[in-house]
Amino acid sequence: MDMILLSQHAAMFSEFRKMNFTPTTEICEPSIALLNIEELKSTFIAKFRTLENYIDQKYEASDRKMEGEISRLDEELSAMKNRQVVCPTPKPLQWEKSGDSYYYFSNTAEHWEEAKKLCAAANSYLIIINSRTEQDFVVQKIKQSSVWLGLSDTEVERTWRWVDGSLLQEHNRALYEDKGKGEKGARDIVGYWRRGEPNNAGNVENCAVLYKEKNWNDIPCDKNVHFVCEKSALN
Ligand code: 2F8
Ligand code: CA
Repeated sequence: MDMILLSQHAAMFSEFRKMNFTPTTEICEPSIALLNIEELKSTFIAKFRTLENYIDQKYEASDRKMEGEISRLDEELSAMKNRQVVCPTPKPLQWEKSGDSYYYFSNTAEHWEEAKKLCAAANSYLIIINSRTEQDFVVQKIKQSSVWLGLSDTEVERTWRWVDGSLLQEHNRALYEDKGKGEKGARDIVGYWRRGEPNNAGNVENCAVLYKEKNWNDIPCDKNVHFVCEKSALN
C-alpha cells in the first residue's frame, strides 16, 4: 500500500515538473493552466490525506498493540509482586542424646560423601564409634539393616580413617589405653568387622557400614544407605 501511494506521488510530482519546466502551449493558456494546476493540487492533497490517514492508522494500530503489550506486562509484574514465595520452615532435626553425644538418625539413604556433607551442614559428623556401648545404642535405634559409619579407606587402601582424620587403629588403641573410656580386647582396637571384612570386594569398597547385627563391612561408597550424624553434647 505504501509503495503504491508513493509511486502515485512520484507520478504527480513529475507532472508538476513537466508543467514547470516544459510548458505546452495548451497549459500556457492561463485559464487552462490554472484549472490543471488546481485539479492536480486537489488530487495531490486528497492523496496526501489518504497517505496521512493510512500512516496515522498504522501508528494507531501499533500504538494500540504496544499499549496492550505494556498493560499485559504490567499485569504480569503485579502478579509476580503479589505472588508470595512461601518457603516452608525447615523442620528442626530430631537429635537424641546418649552419653556425651547427640545423634541424628537420617530419614533418607545417601551416598557416603553426601551423608558426610549433610552431617557437616548440621554442624555434626558422620558417626564415629568410640565404644561398644555407643555402637549398641546406635544399633538398637536404627530401623534399617545398616547405616554408614564415618569410616573410609578411600585415600589409602586398607588404611581406615574416621571422618575426624584419626586412624581406626590408633583411635581405638588410644581409647583402649585410656582405661576410663576404652574397652579391652584386640577387637576394640581393630574395629568390629564382620568375619572376613573388610575385603574390598571387586576392588571398589572403601566405605564402612554398621549392620543391625552389630558388625561392620566395607561396601562401595556410592551405595544409598541411611546414616547417623553425631555431635558433642558437651559444648
Ligand atoms: O554387597 C557387597 C558385599 O557382598 C558380600 O556380602 C553380602 C561380601 N561378602 C563376602 O564376600 C563374604 C561383602 O564383602 C561385600 O561388601
Ligand atoms: Ca566388604
